[in-house]
Amino acid sequence: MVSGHSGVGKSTLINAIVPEANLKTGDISNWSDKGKHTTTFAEMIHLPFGGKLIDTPGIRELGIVNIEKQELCHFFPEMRARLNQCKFNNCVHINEPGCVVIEAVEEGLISPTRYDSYVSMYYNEDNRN
Ligand SMILES: Nc1nc2c(ncn2[C@@H]2O[C@H](COP(=O)(O)OP(=O)(O)O)[C@@H](O)[C@H]2O)c(=O)[nH]1
Ligand SMILES: [Mg+2]
Ligand SMILES: [Zn+2]
Repeated sequence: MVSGHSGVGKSTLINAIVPEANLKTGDISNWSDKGKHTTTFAEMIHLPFGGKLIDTPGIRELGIVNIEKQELCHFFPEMRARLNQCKFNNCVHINEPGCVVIEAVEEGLISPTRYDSYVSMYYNEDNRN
């Protein structure tokens, strides 16, 4: 399996080994053309000399592309467990009053690094480049 940051040359490398794979490359320059909901998935290539290779999209593509901001918190179990206790039922746990997720972070019940990851994923969605 080939994994790593988007644009480092994974697909190009596999194409060099197996030209028939004909994988799409050039993620960096084409990034802005990609719709937010473009399905990006891992692809398995059968090597003509035996074995298999799996090309994977970058972490950000893989993890966030089909997640709506509103549902991102559902992927954090420690947040999901508290969601229905927030004051607003459409709370996104960023700066709302009465947010039990933010309270749990302040009380040390949710790890600040996990919450930071949540916030950066929340904002990265519109910032990718
Ligand atoms: N200069 C240079 N460019 C490369 C190299 N490998 C890939 N690229 C370019 O980097 C861009 C991203 O490559 P790609 O294979 O799509 O990366 P992936 O996102 O890791 O699959 C493409 O425009 C490639 O042509 C390399 O070894 N040298
Ligand atoms: Mg690729
Ligand atoms: Zn909340």
